[in-house]
Amino acid sequence: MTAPLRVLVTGAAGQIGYSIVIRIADGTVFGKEQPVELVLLDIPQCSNILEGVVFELQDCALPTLYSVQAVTDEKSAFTGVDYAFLVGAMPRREGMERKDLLAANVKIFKSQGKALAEYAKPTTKVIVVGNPANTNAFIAAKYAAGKVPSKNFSAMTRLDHNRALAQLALKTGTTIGDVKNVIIWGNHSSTQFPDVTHATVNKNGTESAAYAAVADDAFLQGPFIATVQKRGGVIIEKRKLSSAMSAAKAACDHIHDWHFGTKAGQFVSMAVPSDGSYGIPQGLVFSFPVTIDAATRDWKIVQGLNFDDFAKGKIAATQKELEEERDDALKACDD
Ligand code: NAX
Repeated sequence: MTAPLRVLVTGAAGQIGYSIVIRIADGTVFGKEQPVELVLLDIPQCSNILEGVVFELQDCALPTLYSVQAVTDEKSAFTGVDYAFLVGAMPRREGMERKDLLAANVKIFKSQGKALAEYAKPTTKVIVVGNPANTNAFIAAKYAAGKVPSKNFSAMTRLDHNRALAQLALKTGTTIGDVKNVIIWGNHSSTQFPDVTHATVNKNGTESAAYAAVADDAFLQGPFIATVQKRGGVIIEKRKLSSAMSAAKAACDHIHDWHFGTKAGQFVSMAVPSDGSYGIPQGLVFSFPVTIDAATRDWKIVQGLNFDDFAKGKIAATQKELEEERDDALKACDD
């Protein structure tokens, strides 16, 4: 039998957790031949809910689910982990300032970064979903340094990427499979820059640049960007709950592509510690277009893309926000 992969989901009693675990357990993420040891972490107050999720997973009778375990302490959660989906985070409560939320969450990710260093495999790969996702990933990587390399940390902007693909397909009357190479630059926040300058659309067998296919620059530089940036808020307004099904699906897409590699000629958006590409400061967890080599499972930032002044302005704004968040987070870690 293929050795099982040990996969951790934090915040597994929450709403994204509920949608994510089935995709990991049923082979959607790691393949139908790959057994998975699933570890579900949440806070002790949620242990009953976690147990309910474990029971449901058992009742799914999944051939790929080698084992499933509910835990409420970091040592049991992080020991021997191959992949970690860090979803759990403190939700924003009424009256809470953005800075308070950042400080509370940064402490969780400082502790989990240390736990990764102490207990996880040095090869472990991490996706941070819990917000503020980029900065939480930056902090987790910082506190795991020396044991888990920073290139193994990432934050999720795949939901924004998928939203951009979907909007482009809707606008051009095509389907998702016809659209590729959209890019999300920067932060998973309203300053993100959804960019279709390098995207293509295949309509009726002919592939063309997205700008030519849409033939409406004002739309692509206005309503298109705003729709993607604000989609999360609109979902909350409609559902009275934040995105969960689409967020879980995006996290699974992100790890699936990290594990199996990206398709030839295609790139995906991932927030990763900058290697200095495009002038983004080293280490800042910034969303870039990346390709992943299936053999090494290393991501590479796509090089050589050109920016016009419009794009430069958008990228500078999201970079500034991330630098401020990083500085606030570092201060909160010292408090
Ligand atoms: P829920 O509030 O439904 O679930 C969060 C769960 O995390 C809860 O069960 C809570 O008990 C648990 N938790 C809190 N602190 C923990 C800790 N220290 N260790 C382990 N578990 C802990 O939120 P949900 O809707 O599932 O969203 C989870 C996170 O994803 C939030 O931070 C949310 O803002 C973020 N999102 C990020 C997205 C992205 O694209 N990066 C999109 C979707 C989502 O909004």
